[in-house]
Amino acid sequence: MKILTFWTLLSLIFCINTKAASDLTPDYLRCEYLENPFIDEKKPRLSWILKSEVRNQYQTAYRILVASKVELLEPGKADLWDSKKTIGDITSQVVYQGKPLKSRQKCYWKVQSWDKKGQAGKWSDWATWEMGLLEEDDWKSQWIGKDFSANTQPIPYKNKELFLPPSPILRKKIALANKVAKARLYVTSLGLYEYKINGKKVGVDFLAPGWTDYNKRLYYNVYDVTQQLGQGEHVLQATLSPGWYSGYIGYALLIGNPVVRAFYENTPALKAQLEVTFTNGETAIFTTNEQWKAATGGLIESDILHGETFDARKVPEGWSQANFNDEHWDDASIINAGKRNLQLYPAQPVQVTDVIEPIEIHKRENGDYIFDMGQNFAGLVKLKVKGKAGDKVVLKFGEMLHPDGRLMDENLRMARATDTYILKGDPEGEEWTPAFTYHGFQYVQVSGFPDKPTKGNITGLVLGSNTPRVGHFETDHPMVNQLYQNIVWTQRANFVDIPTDCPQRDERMGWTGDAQTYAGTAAINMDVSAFFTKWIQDLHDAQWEYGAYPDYAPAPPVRSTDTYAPGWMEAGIINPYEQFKAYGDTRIIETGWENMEKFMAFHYKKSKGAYFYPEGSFADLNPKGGYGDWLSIGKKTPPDMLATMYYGHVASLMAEMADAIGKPERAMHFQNLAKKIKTAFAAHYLNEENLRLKTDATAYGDGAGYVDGQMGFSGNTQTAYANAIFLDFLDDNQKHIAGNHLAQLIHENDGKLATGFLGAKQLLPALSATGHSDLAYQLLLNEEYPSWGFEIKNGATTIWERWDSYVKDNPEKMASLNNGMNSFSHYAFGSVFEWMFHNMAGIKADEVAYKTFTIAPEIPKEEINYVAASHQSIHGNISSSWKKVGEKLFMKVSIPVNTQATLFIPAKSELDITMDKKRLDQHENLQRGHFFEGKQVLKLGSGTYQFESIIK
Ligand code: RAM
Repeated sequence: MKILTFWTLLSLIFCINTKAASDLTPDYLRCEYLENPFIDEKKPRLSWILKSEVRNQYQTAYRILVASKVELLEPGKADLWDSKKTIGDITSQVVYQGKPLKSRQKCYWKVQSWDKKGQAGKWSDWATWEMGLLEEDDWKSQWIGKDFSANTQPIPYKNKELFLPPSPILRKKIALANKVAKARLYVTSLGLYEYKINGKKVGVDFLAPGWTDYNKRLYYNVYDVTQQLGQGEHVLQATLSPGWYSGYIGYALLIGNPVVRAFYENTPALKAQLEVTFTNGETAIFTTNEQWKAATGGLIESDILHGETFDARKVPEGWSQANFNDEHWDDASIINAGKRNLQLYPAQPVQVTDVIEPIEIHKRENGDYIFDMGQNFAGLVKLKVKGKAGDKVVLKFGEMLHPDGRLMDENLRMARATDTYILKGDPEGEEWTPAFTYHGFQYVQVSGFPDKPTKGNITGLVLGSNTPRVGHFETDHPMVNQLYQNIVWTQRANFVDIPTDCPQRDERMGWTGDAQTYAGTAAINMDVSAFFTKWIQDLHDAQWEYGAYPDYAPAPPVRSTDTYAPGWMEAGIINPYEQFKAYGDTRIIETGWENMEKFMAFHYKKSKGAYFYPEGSFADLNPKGGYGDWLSIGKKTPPDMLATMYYGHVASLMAEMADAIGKPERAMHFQNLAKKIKTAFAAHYLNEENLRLKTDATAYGDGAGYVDGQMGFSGNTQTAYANAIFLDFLDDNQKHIAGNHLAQLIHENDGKLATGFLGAKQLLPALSATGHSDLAYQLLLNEEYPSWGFEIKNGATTIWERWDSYVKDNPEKMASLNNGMNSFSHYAFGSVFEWMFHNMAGIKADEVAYKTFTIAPEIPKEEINYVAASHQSIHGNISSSWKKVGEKLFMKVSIPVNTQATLFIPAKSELDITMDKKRLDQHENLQRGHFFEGKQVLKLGSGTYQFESIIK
């Protein structure tokens, strides 16, 4: 009896021990930054986030199991990989090191972590990834399509012509002899596709397979279509649209470029294979081949920029049904599309991420109706309408109304942005959503609606790359809150497969300057890890032979003079660096390393080995000097001075990245290079006596050929100082003085900013860094032109391209604006959010991926008494909030498991601070730093903490 009790006890203890002794649990398992994805990366990287209620918790070891079947996902059984207990605190960028992965292989995985005391936590739930087609001969399908453009007549449009051929529809009946256990569709197209099975769209993606340099790589998508297929007959269907491959791109038509459309090839084509595994183990594959049939259907015009025309009367009745007779259809053509480098789409696809209902309808005198969606966004509308066959409803999209209520379309330039639906006359009513276009808009002008429309007739569908939202920011200041909303909306409107400059006009290209300046903000708001992995490849693919990165990527030749420009071309270094910083991604550095080295060699050659660019160095570009501080106000900062700073800046980033991928010699080289550039910069552009930045403005003559050259050039500008401070071109003492010069310039400018694309992001941080936080806040809160607040006062729901894009109730001013270049949804100036997050909320990464970070909010004296921000980092959720009530400051922070934060708590004295209601000295084991300049430094591990202090 006694013995038994002893054994029971022992087994109980044993049992507890083998069960989780720690509450540390891995969660949010991802592979290549995606949840349960299809991938084609043979050495995928895994990540997880750790959960624990224990403070100061961290991981000391982990074990990953990967198995080919979920039943095998146990220690001792996992057949693909057992990492065994591996000592270390990493939870992301963990490279799979198991058996080689094969095409179509599905992998199940889970992970367990050991905590700071060495105790094991629970196994995570399992997750999966599945391999795509890894070998060239996995592809059994052919390229098919049909060119129906022969009878297409050009359409006159704004003194030019549009050529919009009808879309082919493709069809093939199949029969499945057995029950289906598993079915996958591998599909891609040159141009855009929509694939359907029995009339039902496969997946929920739009604009697939996205935009790349199609001659270098083309992405395919994989869909699990098991649920869409049973035993019996089915119809496989597809519609093709020109898209970026053979449709219109950018302003080529506007500027009279010799090529205006079909930059890659003229005829869209589809390549797809449906692979089915039956429950009896047999398999079948249904490829695109010469047995497919082709016809035209309802889609008689379709283009990304110009919109769609759909004639519902032309849809072949019953073509989605198996018994439809397609004998009279043409045979699909086999398209010779050459050899394509096919890869699996590496990011979140473009999808509908939100639905918006109109807020108002205005009737126009001519009988049109204008729907106000209440928000400027990118996407489509779903139309609901009932009427006679042949009734034609025309939807025209715009971002703004003229003061007299007319839809403003001048700023769309040559983008027709019009969708037309011709009814078939269904007495039950009809519904239509375009498939292959999108618009940037807040207003929809509806003409030809059969009767009086109601709000229910139009629903807004927000489209964009479905990057997860990871940021949150709010204050007690309505304008600042609106500003943050505008920033997020503008990001959503422009992260559409690539980071575009704008979603509305005939442009929508991946401008590199915009993308490099905004990358930091983008990564705080959304998880852009996969999104930028894709675009950075586009960027490398678009690199010029001679090493410069282009003005935009992908880079079809829409204007021969669009080559490269200082501050734009550096995206090739800055964007990979921002990925490294946000996610600790070193693979992106390794993959692009040669390209980046080539770019640095270009800089070296272009600067003639002089380590700086004297005035006029880029006079060979068109516009001369490149774009400079694009859309700044007043005297221009010399583009060559900016070019020098960007050269030095990317040299520093290269040094850091070289270190990160184990290239110490290159790190040393780039460090030295950066130093030399800084020295040469100071020798040429800095007046060593008064520490004013200077230039020889005479070198620019009358400025002709330069962007806004007639304004004259000066080294003594806000943008010059903001960059010199922000990019670390000055030592501490010099920075301090430069900060005063900057503050003085702002005072002289009536307390207003004057910066453009290369200065707006740097301005507020440069002020904060040099003791002018009050001025930074003043610029943020300013509501007079030019400022962020001015846009909001004038009704903005997104960020504008220019500081004065629209002036409410001021028709004269509006008439004087350059409507040809006026986007109301341009994210570049939204880069001010970096300062809001880093300085107002005070969250700044110290090490990459926020492994360690600082929380040091800058509390303004007035106007704002509350700020709360959070960011779901790759390590977990970071948050910082503060509230001022009278003399008291309340702060709350959360620090993810496995990370550490350094906090700076503002207080009159260290004795005035409590943490979780206890004075600091009453806490055991608290890592207290010094109390300095009104701030107490604390080092904290994971957990949520509350502070109170007296600050006045
Ligand atoms: C404009 C684009 C973009 C900018 C370039 C220089 O046309 O909208 O934002 O980077 O020009």
